[in-house]
Amino acid sequence: MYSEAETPRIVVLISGSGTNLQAVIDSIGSGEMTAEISAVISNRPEAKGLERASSHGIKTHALDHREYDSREAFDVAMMRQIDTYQPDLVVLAGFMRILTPDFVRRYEGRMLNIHPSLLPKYRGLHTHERALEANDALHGVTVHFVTEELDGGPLAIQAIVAIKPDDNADSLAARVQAQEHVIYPLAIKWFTEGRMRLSDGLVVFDGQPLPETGMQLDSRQDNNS
Ligand code: NHR
Ligand code: GAR
Repeated sequence: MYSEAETPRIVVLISGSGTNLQAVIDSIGSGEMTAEISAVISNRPEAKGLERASSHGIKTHALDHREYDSREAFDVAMMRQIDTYQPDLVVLAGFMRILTPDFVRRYEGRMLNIHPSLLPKYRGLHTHERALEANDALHGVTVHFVTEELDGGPLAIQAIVAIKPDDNADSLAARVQAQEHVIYPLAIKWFTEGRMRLSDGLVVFDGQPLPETGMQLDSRQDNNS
């Protein structure tokens, strides 16, 4: 879909440690996918992910949401910053601010999020605690296209993780995060190659609509459970 002259451009939004950002940096670095991270933007100036980006020569911007009068004003400032890079894809990688409808519409069909649950279960925060509290046998992580509905957009990929009897939120989060670092680069690769796209609210892969769950990867063999 892209000629060699135009490497797909990605802008990554973060709030914290940036291990998913690192997985994308590594995937590009290893030649697994062809893309350029044009910039990394954080709403938290102290986010560790900004250092990861700088250390790889990636441009960074910190836009502290507390310095804006409203969500709208913050989102306008982010849009201005993002649009200077004309990205093909906006990637939310542990980005913790709910986005306004105007922001979402601007990047609809070219913005992905990774959410640590098997959506549509457990939208919102504290997903690992909620899965444990409910005594679920299975948990996991989902990459989805971002729509106005929080964690409600069409699903691209899910990785399933088994919950072990002695799991706590930290042990479970660690196994889920290992899967995040597999499926997020994969989803981004598929998008930038033009293999995966949003069409009339459905995720289409190689020309075929995916089931509601998106592509499902079952990691249960990998974590010997
Ligand atoms: N915005 C829209 N419109 N749609 C989505 O699907 C979004 C989104 C913004 C972020 C990520 C999401 C997640 O994967 C995401 C998806 C933050 C909150 C939240 O409650 C909820 C969901 C997600 C991210 N944020 C609080 C807020 O007031 C702040 C919490 C904090 O700073 O710790 O924005 O889970
Ligand atoms: C990831 O586990 C991601 O799924 C989760 O935050 C972590 C970010 O880690 N996202 C959310 O909870 C979104 N509300 P990272 O900064 O190391 O990539």
